[in-house]
Amino acid sequence: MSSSEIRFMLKAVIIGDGMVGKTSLCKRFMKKGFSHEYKKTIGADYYMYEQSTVLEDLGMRLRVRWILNDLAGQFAYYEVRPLFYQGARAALVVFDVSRPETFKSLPAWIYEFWKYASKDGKIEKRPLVIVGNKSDLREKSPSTVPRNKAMEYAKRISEVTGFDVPYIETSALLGHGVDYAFEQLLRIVIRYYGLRERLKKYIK
Ligand code: G3D
Ligand code: MG
Repeated sequence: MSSSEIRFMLKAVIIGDGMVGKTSLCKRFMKKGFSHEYKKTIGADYYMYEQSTVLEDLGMRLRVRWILNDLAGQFAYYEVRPLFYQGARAALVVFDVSRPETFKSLPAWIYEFWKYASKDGKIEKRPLVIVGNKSDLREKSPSTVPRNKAMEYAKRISEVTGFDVPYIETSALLGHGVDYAFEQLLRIVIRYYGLRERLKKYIK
């Protein structure tokens, strides 16, 4: 394991229907370190967060500067949405396990991300993690999205893209699974963009 940290910037978007817990997930994730809400515009919140992390199995010690774009509002702000996605390397695509209609919206969100994140507007299947948030409501809600169903959907997307698309359940309220979801996002970015190979000279 190298003793020096590799510095690395990662821009990601947090998308999904209104009220699924996007902002809560970001806030929960950023709670433990230095975080700075650096810009607020109509339609989106942008956060910057620096995190030191060790991926033991990859032999990487990282200092990650997260740039998180958190979409605000429901289906308004169509004009700003392409800008919101521009340059994002990955996405957390969030639904609320206690509201099945938010699960049905996932394909539209994923399509929008793939369409607008690339420079030339061509569909580019960039990496993503699917997040079923509000897992704490599973017992209390009458009609939740079954875990199997969400896992099957993630598997189908994996087949379409040819890369692994993780499905992770979280509770931003209780803090369950949140760090894990962001770590998976980091891992798929490293894998998808071949960063370990590119950074090899810094890894001992
Ligand atoms: P959004 O950014 O996707 O629109 P928010 O969603 O993060 O603003 O969260 C919407 C509401 O869901 C908030 O309720 C928030 O407290 C709640 N919420 C977020 N995550 C969880 C969770 O994991 N479990 C539960 N039970 N609630 C959650 P309020 O009432 O504060 O507006
Ligand atoms: Mg929000």
